Amino acid sequence: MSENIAVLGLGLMGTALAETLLAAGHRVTVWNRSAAKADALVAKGATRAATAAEAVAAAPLAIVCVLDYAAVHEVLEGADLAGRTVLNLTNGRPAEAREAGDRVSGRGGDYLDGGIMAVPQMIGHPGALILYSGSRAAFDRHEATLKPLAESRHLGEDPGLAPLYDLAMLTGMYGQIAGFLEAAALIASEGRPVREFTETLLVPWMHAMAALKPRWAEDIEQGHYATEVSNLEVNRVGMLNLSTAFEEQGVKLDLLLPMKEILERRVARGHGAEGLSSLIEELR
Ligand code: FVH
Repeated sequence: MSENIAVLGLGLMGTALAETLLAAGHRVTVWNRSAAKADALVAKGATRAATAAEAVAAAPLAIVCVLDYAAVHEVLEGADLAGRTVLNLTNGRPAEAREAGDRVSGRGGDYLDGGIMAVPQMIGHPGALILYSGSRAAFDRHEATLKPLAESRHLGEDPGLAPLYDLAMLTGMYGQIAGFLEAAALIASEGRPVREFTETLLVPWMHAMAALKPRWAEDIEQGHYATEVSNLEVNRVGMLNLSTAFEEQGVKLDLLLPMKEILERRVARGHGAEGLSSLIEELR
Protein backbone atom coordinates (compact mmCIF):
# COMPACT_ATOMS: atom_id res chain seq x y z
CA MET A 1 0.00 0.00 0.00
CA SER A 2 1.27 3.46 -0.89
CA GLU A 3 2.09 5.60 2.18
CA ASN A 4 3.15 9.22 2.75
CA ILE A 5 6.69 9.47 4.05
CA ALA A 6 8.91 12.48 4.65
CA VAL A 7 12.67 12.17 4.29
CA LEU A 8 14.72 14.96 5.87
CA GLY A 9 18.42 15.01 5.02
CA LEU A 10 19.41 14.09 1.48
CA GLY A 11 23.06 13.23 1.81
CA LEU A 12 24.24 9.93 0.33
CA MET A 13 22.17 7.86 2.75
CA GLY A 14 19.03 10.02 2.84
CA THR A 15 18.97 10.05 -0.97
CA ALA A 16 19.27 6.25 -1.11
CA LEU A 17 16.42 5.91 1.42
CA ALA A 18 14.16 8.33 -0.45
CA GLU A 19 14.91 6.73 -3.84
CA THR A 20 14.13 3.25 -2.53
CA LEU A 21 10.86 4.36 -0.95
CA LEU A 22 9.86 6.11 -4.20
CA ALA A 23 10.72 3.00 -6.21
CA ALA A 24 8.53 0.96 -3.84
CA GLY A 25 5.58 3.18 -4.82
CA HIS A 26 5.36 5.42 -1.74
CA ARG A 27 4.59 9.15 -1.85
CA VAL A 28 7.76 10.78 -0.61
CA THR A 29 8.20 14.39 0.52
CA VAL A 30 11.82 15.48 0.71
CA TRP A 31 13.74 18.28 2.39
CA ASN A 32 17.42 19.07 2.62
CA ARG A 33 19.27 22.06 4.09
CA SER A 34 20.90 22.69 0.70
CA ALA A 35 17.81 22.56 -1.47
CA ALA A 36 19.58 21.51 -4.69
CA LYS A 37 20.13 18.00 -3.34
CA ALA A 38 16.38 17.40 -3.67
CA ASP A 39 16.33 18.13 -7.44
CA ALA A 40 17.06 14.61 -8.71
CA LEU A 41 14.51 13.10 -6.34
CA VAL A 42 11.85 15.61 -7.38
CA ALA A 43 12.56 14.64 -10.99
CA LYS A 44 11.82 11.04 -9.98
CA GLY A 45 8.47 11.94 -8.42
CA ALA A 46 9.21 13.17 -4.89
CA THR A 47 7.52 16.31 -3.56
CA ARG A 48 9.80 19.12 -2.41
CA ALA A 49 9.10 20.72 0.97
CA ALA A 50 10.29 24.30 1.43
CA THR A 51 11.10 23.77 5.10
CA ALA A 52 11.73 20.87 7.44
CA ALA A 53 8.53 21.72 9.31
CA GLU A 54 6.58 21.51 6.05
CA ALA A 55 8.08 18.07 5.32
CA VAL A 56 7.12 16.76 8.77
CA ALA A 57 3.59 18.13 8.34
CA ALA A 58 3.21 16.25 5.03
CA ALA A 59 3.44 12.69 6.38
CA PRO A 60 2.75 10.60 9.49
CA LEU A 61 6.30 9.20 9.28
CA ALA A 62 9.34 11.50 9.09
CA ILE A 63 12.70 9.88 8.49
CA VAL A 64 15.66 12.03 9.53
CA CYS A 65 19.12 11.10 8.29
CA VAL A 66 21.69 13.87 8.78
CA LEU A 67 25.25 14.26 9.98
CA ASP A 68 24.75 14.07 13.75
CA TYR A 69 22.20 14.53 16.54
CA ALA A 70 22.91 18.25 16.85
CA ALA A 71 21.75 18.54 13.24
CA VAL A 72 18.70 16.36 14.02
CA HIS A 73 17.63 18.79 16.76
CA GLU A 74 18.19 21.77 14.45
CA VAL A 75 16.15 20.15 11.68
CA LEU A 76 13.21 19.29 13.94
CA GLU A 77 13.26 22.57 15.87
CA GLY A 78 10.26 24.30 14.34
CA ALA A 79 8.22 21.23 13.37
CA ASP A 80 4.91 20.20 14.91
CA LEU A 81 5.60 16.62 16.00
CA ALA A 82 2.23 15.91 17.60
CA GLY A 83 0.85 12.65 16.22
CA ARG A 84 3.91 12.08 14.01
CA THR A 85 6.48 9.32 14.13
CA VAL A 86 10.07 10.51 13.91
CA LEU A 87 12.46 7.81 12.72
CA ASN A 88 15.99 9.02 13.27
CA LEU A 89 18.51 7.06 11.19
CA THR A 90 21.43 9.34 12.05
CA ASN A 91 24.45 7.62 13.58
CA GLY A 92 24.92 8.43 17.26
CA ARG A 93 25.26 7.22 20.84
CA PRO A 94 22.71 5.56 23.16
CA ALA A 95 22.55 8.64 25.41
CA GLU A 96 21.86 10.87 22.40
CA ALA A 97 19.07 8.58 21.22
CA ARG A 98 17.45 8.57 24.67
CA GLU A 99 17.58 12.36 24.81
CA ALA A 100 16.12 12.64 21.30
CA GLY A 101 13.36 10.18 22.30
CA ASP A 102 12.46 12.30 25.35
CA ARG A 103 12.40 15.48 23.26
CA VAL A 104 10.14 13.99 20.57
CA SER A 105 7.71 12.38 23.01
CA GLY A 106 7.68 15.64 25.02
CA ARG A 107 6.34 17.27 21.84
CA GLY A 108 3.63 14.66 21.33
CA GLY A 109 5.39 12.45 18.78
CA ASP A 110 6.48 8.83 18.71
CA TYR A 111 10.22 8.23 18.44
CA LEU A 112 12.10 5.46 16.73
CA ASP A 113 15.85 5.34 16.50
CA GLY A 114 17.66 3.29 13.92
CA GLY A 115 21.11 2.01 13.11
CA ILE A 116 21.78 1.39 9.43
CA MET A 117 24.05 -1.60 8.89
CA ALA A 118 24.67 -0.88 5.21
CA VAL A 119 26.27 1.59 2.85
CA PRO A 120 23.93 3.67 0.66
CA GLN A 121 24.42 1.37 -2.37
CA MET A 122 23.07 -1.58 -0.34
CA ILE A 123 19.78 0.08 0.63
CA GLY A 124 16.90 -1.85 -0.93
CA HIS A 125 19.09 -4.87 -1.62
CA PRO A 126 19.67 -8.16 0.19
CA GLY A 127 22.26 -7.84 2.94
CA ALA A 128 21.09 -4.44 4.18
CA LEU A 129 19.90 -4.40 7.79
CA ILE A 130 18.36 -1.64 9.89
CA LEU A 131 18.27 -2.00 13.68
CA TYR A 132 15.36 -0.17 15.31
CA SER A 133 14.55 0.77 18.89
CA GLY A 134 12.00 2.98 20.59
CA SER A 135 8.21 2.95 20.33
CA ARG A 136 7.11 -0.61 19.47
CA ALA A 137 3.67 0.67 18.48
CA ALA A 138 5.24 3.07 15.96
CA PHE A 139 7.48 0.32 14.60
CA ASP A 140 4.50 -2.01 14.13
CA ARG A 141 2.58 0.78 12.38
CA HIS A 142 5.38 1.50 9.91
CA GLU A 143 7.18 -1.82 9.57
CA ALA A 144 5.59 -2.72 6.23
CA THR A 145 6.34 0.76 4.83
CA LEU A 146 10.00 0.47 5.84
CA LYS A 147 10.41 -3.07 4.55
CA PRO A 148 11.71 -2.12 1.06
CA LEU A 149 14.72 -0.38 2.65
CA ALA A 150 16.32 -3.32 4.42
CA GLU A 151 15.75 -6.27 6.68
CA SER A 152 14.58 -4.88 9.99
CA ARG A 153 15.04 -5.86 13.63
CA HIS A 154 13.31 -4.04 16.52
CA LEU A 155 15.46 -4.39 19.64
CA GLY A 156 13.23 -2.91 22.33
CA GLU A 157 11.39 0.17 23.62
CA ASP A 158 14.57 1.86 24.92
CA PRO A 159 15.66 4.20 22.05
CA GLY A 160 19.29 3.74 23.09
CA LEU A 161 19.37 0.10 22.02
CA ALA A 162 19.71 0.61 18.25
CA PRO A 163 22.81 2.85 18.62
CA LEU A 164 24.22 0.51 21.26
CA TYR A 165 23.96 -2.49 18.93
CA ASP A 166 25.04 -0.42 15.92
CA LEU A 167 28.22 0.66 17.74
CA ALA A 168 28.83 -2.91 18.94
CA MET A 169 28.54 -4.18 15.35
CA LEU A 170 30.96 -1.49 14.19
CA THR A 171 33.33 -2.46 17.02
CA GLY A 172 33.38 -6.05 15.75
CA MET A 173 33.98 -4.75 12.23
CA TYR A 174 36.88 -2.49 13.24
CA GLY A 175 38.49 -5.34 15.23
CA GLN A 176 38.30 -7.56 12.16
CA ILE A 177 39.76 -4.82 9.95
CA ALA A 178 42.60 -4.30 12.46
CA GLY A 179 43.46 -8.02 12.34
CA PHE A 180 43.31 -8.05 8.56
CA LEU A 181 45.58 -5.01 8.18
CA GLU A 182 48.19 -6.38 10.59
CA ALA A 183 48.16 -9.78 8.85
CA ALA A 184 48.44 -8.15 5.41
CA ALA A 185 51.37 -6.00 6.60
CA LEU A 186 53.21 -9.09 7.84
CA ILE A 187 52.70 -10.97 4.56
CA ALA A 188 53.68 -7.90 2.53
CA SER A 189 56.88 -7.51 4.61
CA GLU A 190 58.24 -10.53 2.72
CA GLY A 191 56.86 -9.37 -0.62
CA ARG A 192 54.32 -12.21 -0.62
CA PRO A 193 51.00 -11.74 -2.51
CA VAL A 194 48.49 -10.24 -0.07
CA ARG A 195 45.42 -10.91 -2.18
CA GLU A 196 46.12 -14.61 -2.61
CA PHE A 197 46.87 -14.96 1.12
CA THR A 198 43.65 -13.13 1.99
CA GLU A 199 41.39 -15.11 -0.34
CA THR A 200 42.73 -18.59 0.14
CA LEU A 201 43.90 -18.55 3.76
CA LEU A 202 42.89 -15.58 5.89
CA VAL A 203 39.19 -15.32 5.04
CA PRO A 204 38.46 -19.05 5.60
CA TRP A 205 40.43 -18.85 8.87
CA MET A 206 38.48 -15.80 10.02
CA HIS A 207 35.20 -17.59 9.21
CA ALA A 208 36.31 -20.59 11.28
CA MET A 209 37.26 -18.30 14.18
CA ALA A 210 33.99 -16.36 13.90
CA ALA A 211 32.09 -19.62 14.37
CA LEU A 212 33.58 -19.93 17.89
CA LYS A 213 32.14 -16.62 19.07
CA PRO A 214 28.63 -17.78 20.13
CA ARG A 215 30.32 -20.28 22.46
CA TRP A 216 32.53 -17.50 23.89
CA ALA A 217 29.46 -15.29 24.26
CA GLU A 218 27.88 -18.03 26.36
CA ASP A 219 31.03 -18.16 28.55
CA ILE A 220 30.82 -14.39 29.02
CA GLU A 221 27.14 -14.54 29.99
CA GLN A 222 27.89 -17.27 32.53
CA GLY A 223 31.22 -15.84 33.75
CA HIS A 224 32.67 -19.26 33.04
CA TYR A 225 36.11 -19.11 31.44
CA ALA A 226 37.48 -22.65 31.59
CA THR A 227 38.84 -23.73 28.20
CA GLU A 228 39.69 -26.95 26.39
CA VAL A 229 41.63 -25.02 23.75
CA SER A 230 44.69 -22.78 24.17
CA ASN A 231 44.57 -20.94 27.49
CA LEU A 232 45.78 -17.42 28.25
CA GLU A 233 49.31 -18.51 29.17
CA VAL A 234 49.69 -20.25 25.79
CA ASN A 235 48.26 -17.18 24.06
CA ARG A 236 50.60 -14.89 26.03
CA VAL A 237 53.58 -16.79 24.61
CA GLY A 238 51.96 -16.79 21.15
CA MET A 239 51.45 -13.02 21.29
CA LEU A 240 55.06 -12.53 22.40
CA ASN A 241 56.24 -14.54 19.38
CA LEU A 242 53.94 -12.51 17.21
CA SER A 243 55.17 -9.13 18.48
CA THR A 244 58.82 -10.21 18.23
CA ALA A 245 58.26 -11.45 14.68
CA PHE A 246 56.63 -8.14 13.75
CA GLU A 247 59.65 -6.28 15.11
CA GLU A 248 62.03 -8.55 13.17
CA GLN A 249 60.03 -8.00 9.98
CA GLY A 250 60.03 -4.23 10.52
CA VAL A 251 56.25 -4.03 10.81
CA LYS A 252 54.31 -2.23 13.56
CA LEU A 253 51.82 -4.22 15.62
CA ASP A 254 50.19 -1.01 16.88
CA LEU A 255 46.59 -2.07 16.16
CA LEU A 256 46.88 -5.21 18.30
CA LEU A 257 49.39 -4.18 21.00
CA PRO A 258 46.68 -3.21 23.52
CA MET A 259 45.39 -6.79 23.36
CA LYS A 260 48.88 -8.13 24.10
CA GLU A 261 49.10 -5.86 27.15
CA ILE A 262 45.70 -6.93 28.43
CA LEU A 263 46.59 -10.58 27.96
CA GLU A 264 49.80 -10.14 29.96
CA ARG A 265 47.93 -8.27 32.71
CA ARG A 266 45.30 -11.01 32.98
CA VAL A 267 47.94 -13.75 33.20
CA ALA A 268 49.89 -11.73 35.80
CA ARG A 269 46.73 -11.62 37.90
CA GLY A 270 46.68 -15.41 38.01
CA HIS A 271 44.19 -16.25 35.24
CA GLY A 272 46.61 -18.00 32.88
CA ALA A 273 44.52 -21.20 32.80
CA GLU A 274 41.42 -19.40 31.50
CA GLY A 275 40.32 -18.99 27.89
CA LEU A 276 40.57 -15.84 25.77
CA SER A 277 36.95 -14.90 26.49
CA SER A 278 38.03 -14.07 30.07
CA LEU A 279 39.85 -10.95 28.77
CA ILE A 280 36.47 -9.24 28.93
CA GLU A 281 36.95 -9.06 32.70
CA GLU A 282 39.84 -6.63 32.11
CA LEU A 283 37.59 -4.43 29.96
CA ARG A 284 34.61 -3.87 32.23
N1 FVH B 1 27.07 6.72 4.21
C1 FVH B 1 27.24 5.60 4.89
O1 FVH B 1 27.81 4.64 4.41
C2 FVH B 1 26.75 5.47 6.34
C3 FVH B 1 26.13 4.12 6.60
C4 FVH B 1 25.63 3.97 8.00
C5 FVH B 1 24.81 5.17 8.44
N2 FVH B 1 25.46 6.40 8.12
C6 FVH B 1 24.94 7.58 8.81
O2 FVH B 1 23.93 8.25 8.07
C7 FVH B 1 23.97 9.63 8.38
C8 FVH B 1 24.06 10.44 7.08
O3 FVH B 1 25.16 9.98 6.36
P1 FVH B 1 25.37 10.36 4.82
O4 FVH B 1 26.26 9.34 4.23
O5 FVH B 1 24.08 10.63 4.16
O6 FVH B 1 26.20 11.74 5.00
P2 FVH B 1 26.38 12.95 3.97
O7 FVH B 1 26.29 12.49 2.56
O8 FVH B 1 27.63 13.64 4.40
O9 FVH B 1 25.12 13.91 4.26
C9 FVH B 1 24.98 14.61 5.48
C10 FVH B 1 23.58 15.20 5.53
O10 FVH B 1 23.43 15.90 6.77
C11 FVH B 1 22.96 17.22 6.47
N3 FVH B 1 23.36 18.13 7.52
C12 FVH B 1 24.56 18.25 8.11
N4 FVH B 1 24.53 19.20 9.07
C13 FVH B 1 23.27 19.70 9.08
C14 FVH B 1 22.62 20.70 9.85
N5 FVH B 1 23.25 21.36 10.81
N6 FVH B 1 21.31 20.93 9.59
C15 FVH B 1 20.65 20.27 8.61
N7 FVH B 1 21.22 19.30 7.84
C16 FVH B 1 22.52 19.03 8.09
C17 FVH B 1 23.60 17.53 5.13
O11 FVH B 1 22.91 18.64 4.58
P3 FVH B 1 23.63 19.53 3.43
O12 FVH B 1 25.06 19.70 3.84
O13 FVH B 1 23.50 18.74 2.16
O14 FVH B 1 22.88 20.79 3.41
C18 FVH B 1 23.36 16.21 4.40
O15 FVH B 1 22.01 16.12 3.98
C19 FVH B 1 25.19 9.86 9.26
O16 FVH B 1 24.79 9.89 10.61
C20 FVH B 1 26.03 8.62 9.01
O17 FVH B 1 26.87 8.28 10.09
C21 FVH B 1 25.81 6.57 6.74
